[in-house]
Amino acid sequence: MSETRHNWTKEEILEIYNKPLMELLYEAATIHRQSHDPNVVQVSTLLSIKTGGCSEDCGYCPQAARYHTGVEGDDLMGVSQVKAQALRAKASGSSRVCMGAAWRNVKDGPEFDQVLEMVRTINKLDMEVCCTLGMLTENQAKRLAEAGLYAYNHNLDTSEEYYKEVISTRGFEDRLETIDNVRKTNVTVCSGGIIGMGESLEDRAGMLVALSTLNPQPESVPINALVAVDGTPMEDEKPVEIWEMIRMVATTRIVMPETQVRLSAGRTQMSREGQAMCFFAGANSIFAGDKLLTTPNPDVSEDMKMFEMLGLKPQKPFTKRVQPQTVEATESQYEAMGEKPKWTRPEHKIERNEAAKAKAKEIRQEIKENESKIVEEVK
Ligand code: SAM
Ligand code: DTB
Ligand code: SF4
Repeated sequence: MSETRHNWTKEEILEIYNKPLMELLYEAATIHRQSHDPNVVQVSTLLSIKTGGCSEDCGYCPQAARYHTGVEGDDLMGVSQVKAQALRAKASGSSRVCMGAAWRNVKDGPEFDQVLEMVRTINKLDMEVCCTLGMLTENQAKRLAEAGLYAYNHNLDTSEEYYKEVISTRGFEDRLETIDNVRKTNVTVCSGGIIGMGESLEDRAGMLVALSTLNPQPESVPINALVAVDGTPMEDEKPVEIWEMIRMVATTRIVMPETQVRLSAGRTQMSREGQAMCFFAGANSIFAGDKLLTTPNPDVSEDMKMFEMLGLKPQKPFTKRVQPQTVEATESQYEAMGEKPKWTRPEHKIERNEAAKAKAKEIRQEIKENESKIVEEVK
């Protein structure tokens, strides 16, 4: 069994990432087999419970209100709709539902109470429940845990250094603090990042240093390939090559031997052969469903064909850890504290984010002018 180390250095990680591919694959696959069944892949379904209109300036994100991306904003989904979607996901082989909200951070109040009810509802369907709602206080993490949350997704996204080139409305340290708050509960941590945002190999290694030196390491690590959406500051980034994805997955597997490595956004651009190499390199989880949060993902039926072809089986829920107990809202021992924590807001200027925001403003102005012209003509 390979020991879990919490003192990886950037140099060591770069050396692994840059190994001749056959050696890298062999090493990653060997480590993978020591802790995981290589024929089992966890299937998680994403559900966007609150879409678009987000106040943040994350340079990769189509849901940031300040960019013009064509994403229609939606209010928070109802509990019954979430339940129906979860049942559909379960019927198609998913063991986990991950609910995403385009929020900077969680605010106590009726909307958070509704999310807690969604968590209770899905846990009672005997599925693992994951949420990704932005920054969280310790009390909010405890309330989610009490509702039966299995995992919380909060990505570091990139290295601490490159983070400043991607997001100006919050700091890397805020992300670490939220992860720390989740760690004060029994909820497992899901944290990873994105490649293909113009970062260097040092940044990729830096992100893996930040994740692998967490103690304990995250129970799952999503590796996303950037989905470059028109209107975002990263619209012109060229797609990552499959070799980069394979190397990133393999390196993640080697430095975090126990974690579930999730082959996340970007699968529509990958061939079956490419994905098979990622599974061989240690990926053992995917997001399923024809949509991620706002962008396309392969069809479930296509994924199931791929599983059949590769002899892969979907992982059963609660294989790695027992199902959390759900405490009903009426029995809860926690109260909303209505805290207003001081998350940072560095607000430094990121040129390409500013340019995308300015372009969005122009487009909106143009649309407005055209609309008033049409109204005039109709009159
Ligand atoms: N608002 C919450 C937050 O930022 O933590 C949760 C939702 S957010 C959309 C979750 C994650 O999706 C981000 O941290 C990022 O890693 C990933 N993501 C967003 N847009 C992406 C894109 N265009 N390509 C790849 N990954 C993306
Ligand atoms: C993660 O690491 N990737 C997922 C999930 N966690 C929430 C989100 C990917 C989003 C891709 C862009 C979109 O569909 O909006
Ligand atoms: Fe908002 Fe999350 Fe998108 Fe950033 S990644 S803009 S916080 S939804």
